[in-house]
Amino acid sequence: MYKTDIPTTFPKDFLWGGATAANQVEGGWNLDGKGLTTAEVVQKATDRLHFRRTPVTADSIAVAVADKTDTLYPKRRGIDFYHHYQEDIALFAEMGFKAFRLSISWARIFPKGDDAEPNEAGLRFYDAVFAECRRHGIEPVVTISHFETPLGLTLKQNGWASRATIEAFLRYTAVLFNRYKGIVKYWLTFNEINAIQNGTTGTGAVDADLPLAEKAQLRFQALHHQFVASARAVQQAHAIDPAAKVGCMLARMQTYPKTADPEDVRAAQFADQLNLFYTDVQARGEYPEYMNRFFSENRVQLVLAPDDEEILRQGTVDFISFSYYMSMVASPALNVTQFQEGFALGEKNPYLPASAWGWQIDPVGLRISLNEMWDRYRLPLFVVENGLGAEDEVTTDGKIHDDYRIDYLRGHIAQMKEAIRDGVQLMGYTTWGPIDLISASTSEMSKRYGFIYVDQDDDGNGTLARLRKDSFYWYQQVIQSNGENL
Ligand code: BGP
Repeated sequence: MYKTDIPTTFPKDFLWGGATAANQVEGGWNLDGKGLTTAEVVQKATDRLHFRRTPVTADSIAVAVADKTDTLYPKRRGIDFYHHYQEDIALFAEMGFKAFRLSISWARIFPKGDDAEPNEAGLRFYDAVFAECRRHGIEPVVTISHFETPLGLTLKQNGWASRATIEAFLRYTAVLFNRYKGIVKYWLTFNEINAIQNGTTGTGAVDADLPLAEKAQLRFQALHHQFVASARAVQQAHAIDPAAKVGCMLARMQTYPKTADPEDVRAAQFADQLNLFYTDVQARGEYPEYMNRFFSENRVQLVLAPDDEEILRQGTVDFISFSYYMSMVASPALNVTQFQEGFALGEKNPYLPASAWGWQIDPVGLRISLNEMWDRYRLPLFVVENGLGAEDEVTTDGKIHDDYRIDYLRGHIAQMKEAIRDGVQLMGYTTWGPIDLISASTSEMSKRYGFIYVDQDDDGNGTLARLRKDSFYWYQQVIQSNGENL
C-alpha cells in the first residue's frame, strides 16, 4: 500500500556504536588457555598499499608456532583490550554508544577448535566484557567468527576445506548461545563471508601453493561449508533463544560501470552479482542461478550433502549486516582478480577522492547500496563497519585533530539518513575501529580508524595510553542528537 508516513530521520532505537574484532584488539594471545588462531601466524604485510598479505604456508605456520613472541605477529598483541576492556568500554559509553560490535575468539573457548570441553577461563573473559557493556547500557553485537580459525583446525583438517569443521563450529556456537542467552541478542555468523576470496583469512585453509583452479575449488567448497554452518547456527540460536537475531555479514563493494557502454554496464552488473551472491544464499536460502554458470565456467564443482539445500532454505538470516568503505569501478580484470587473488582496488574513479591506502571514498555509494540491498532482500540492514584509515598525528598539546575522519563519517551518516528517507529499514551503524587497532589487511598499527587514539607504533612500542581525538567529541554529539547534528 502507498505509505505517507515516511521516516525523516534515524529511528529512536537506532544502534549507534563501533565495531572491533578479537584478533585486532585483544592481545593476550596465549593467556588463560587460549589457543593460536590463523590471524596470529600472519606477519605484517610487505606492501602497505596492497590488500594481499604474506601468504600463509605450512612452512610459515611452523615458523610462527615455534616463535613464542609477538614481535613479528602484531595480531598477538592487539591493543591489549584483554586488560583494558573496562577502560575502553567506559570510553565508548562516554561517547554514548548504544551498541558495541565485537567478536569472540573461538580459540579462547575451544583452544584447538574441537576440544572435548570448552575453556571456562576463556568464557569468563567474555562474561566480564558483556557485563561491562550491560552496566553501561550498551547492546553487544557479537561476531562469532571474524577472520580467525583456531589453528588446531587448520593443522588437523585444513580449516573450512573440511566438512568436519561444521560440527566443530556448531559445538562452539551452542556453547555461546546457551551461555549468553538473554545477554547477547544480536549475532553475526561470519565476518565478511566473501573474504574466502582472500584464502586463509576467510577459509582457515592453507592454499597458497595450489594452482588457481584448485584454489577456486577449495575456497568455494570451504564457503559452502560456512553457508551450511551459518544456516544451522541460525536455527540453533532460534531454538536456544527465541529472542536472538542472527545476521550475515558481507564486505559490500558497490560497483559502477566505467562508461555507459552496455558492455561496461554488464561488467558492473556481474561484479555486483559476484559480490551479492553470498547474501543471496544467506538471505534467500539458495544459490542464485547466475552462480551455476560462474561455477561451471570456472570448473568449480561443489560437493553438497543430501540435506544441504534444505538447511540453507531453513536457515535464512534475520537481518543483513555489511561493511562499507569504498566503491569500485568494474573492469573484466577486476572480476577475475578478485576471484583468483583476493580483493583488488580496481580502476580509478575520477570523481572520487581516495584514502592514503587507495580506498575510494564514496558516501553516495552507501546510499545506493542500501537502496539496492533493501530492494533485493526486504530485510533490516545494519552497517556494521565504515570508517577512514588514516595516519594520525598527536600535536604538541596532546590532541589529535582528525577533521578528515569527521568529514568521512559525516558524509556517510548523511547518506544513511537519505536512505532511511528513501524507505530503507536500517537498524544501526557501528563504525570500524572506534578505538585504534591493528589493521586486518596490513597488520599495521599506524592505519588508524579510531575516535580514541592508542599510543602504540607498528613495532609495538608505546604506553598503550588512550587519548580522545577531536572525532570523539564529534561522534558523541552525533549520537546525542540521534544523527541530527552532523
Ligand atoms: C574489514 C574487516 C576488519 C577491518 C576493516 C578495515 O575488512 O572486517 O577486520 O580491519 O576491514 O580494514 P583494514 O584493517 O585492512 O584497514
